[in-house]
Amino acid sequence: MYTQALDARGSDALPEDDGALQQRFLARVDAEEKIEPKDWMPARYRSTLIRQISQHAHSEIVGMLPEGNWITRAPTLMRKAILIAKVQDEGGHGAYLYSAAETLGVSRDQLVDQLLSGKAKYSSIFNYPTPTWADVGAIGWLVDGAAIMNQIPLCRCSYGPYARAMVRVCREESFHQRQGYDIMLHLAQGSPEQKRMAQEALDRWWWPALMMFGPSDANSTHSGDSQRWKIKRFSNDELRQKFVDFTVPQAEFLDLRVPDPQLRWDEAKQRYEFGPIDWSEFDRVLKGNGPCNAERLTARRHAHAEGAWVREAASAHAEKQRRRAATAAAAADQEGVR
Ligand code: FAQ
Repeated sequence: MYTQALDARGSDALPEDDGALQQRFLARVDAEEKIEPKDWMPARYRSTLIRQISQHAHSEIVGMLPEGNWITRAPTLMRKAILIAKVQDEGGHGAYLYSAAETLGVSRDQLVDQLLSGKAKYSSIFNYPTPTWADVGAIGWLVDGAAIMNQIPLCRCSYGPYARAMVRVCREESFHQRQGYDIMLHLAQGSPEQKRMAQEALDRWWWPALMMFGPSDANSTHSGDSQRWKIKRFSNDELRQKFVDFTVPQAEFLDLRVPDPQLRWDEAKQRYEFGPIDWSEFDRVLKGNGPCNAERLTARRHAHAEGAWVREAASAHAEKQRRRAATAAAAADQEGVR
C-alpha cells in the first residue's frame, strides 16, 4: 500500500521555495487536514518526519531488548505469556513505523543501516539495564506510561500515515502500561523483599523516564518547526510535566517513594514541582556512553546477521509469486486472443 506512494515523487520535484505551495501546505496544516504521502510538502517537513519516525521505529525495536531479557525468567507462566505478547507488540510497532517512514521516500534498508552503523538515534531509555523482575514492571508502568503521554498527541500529527499508525500503537501501549503497573502493585503489596525490589526499580527508572521526553524546551532544536507543522502538539517540557502530574499519585498508591527530594505539590499552579534533571547523563547516553549502548547495538547487529536467511527466503518467495502471477496473466491474455 505504502510503496505505491513512492512512485509519485514527481510532485516533490517542485521548487521548495515556491511561496504558493508553502502557503497552501501551511493552510492545510492549520485547517487540520492530514498531509498524505503523494501531497506536496516542504523538504524540511519531510526530513523532520523521516528523522522522528525512524528514531521512533528504532526505539521500538531496540526497546524489545531490555524486557526480552526477562522472557525466560518471568516468575509465572501467565507473566511469561503476557511479556512475550508485549515484546512482540513492540516489534509490530517498529514495523508500522518503518512502513510509515517508507512513505516519505526512504527505504527500510537505509534506515536499518543507520541504526546498525550507530548513526541513528533511538530513545535514551533503552540503554539502561534490567537487573530484576521489578524492572520489567517499572518499564511497563513508567516507560510505556511516558510513551503514551508522548504518543497520544501524535495520533493528531499532521502526517496521515504516522498519525494512523499511532492510534493502534497507543491502544497497545495502554495495555503495556497496565501490565507494568500490575507487576509493581503485586510487588509493592508483597513481601518486604519484593517491595524493596519495586522501590529500587522506581529509583533506577524515574529520572531516565523523565529524560525520555527530550531536552528542555530551551535546548530542543526541532520543537519550533515540529509544533508549527503540527507534528508535535506539545513541547517536551509540557509533556514531561503532564507525566509527572499523572504518575506521582500512582507511586503514592503503590506506597513507593519517588526518588526526588525536591518533589512537591504546588497548590497555586496545580502541578508538581520537581528537581533538576541531570542533563549530563542524558548527553552521555546520547553520545553512546550509557550503561548498555554497546550491548544494545551488538544485540541488534547480531539479530540482523542471524536473520539474513529469513530476508533472503522472503525475497525469493515474493519473486516466485511475482513470476507465477506474470505467467498466469500472460496465459490469460493468450486465452483472450483465441
Ligand atoms: N533519546 O529537538 P528535540 C517507547 C534527540 S517509544 C534519544 O527535542 P524532537 C515504546 C532528538 O532526536 C520511545 N534522543 O527533538 C516502548 C534530537 O536529535 P537529532 C520513543 C533524543 O524530535 C516502550 C535531539 O535530541 N518515542 O518507549 C531523545 O523534536 C517500552 C534534540 O531533541 C518516540 O520516539 C531521547 N529521549 O523531540 C518500546 C516518540 N530526546 O535528531 C519498548 C516520537 C531527544 O537532532 C518498551 N518522538 N532526542 O540528532 C518524539 O516525540 C520526539 O522525537 C522526541 C524528541 C520528543 C523524543
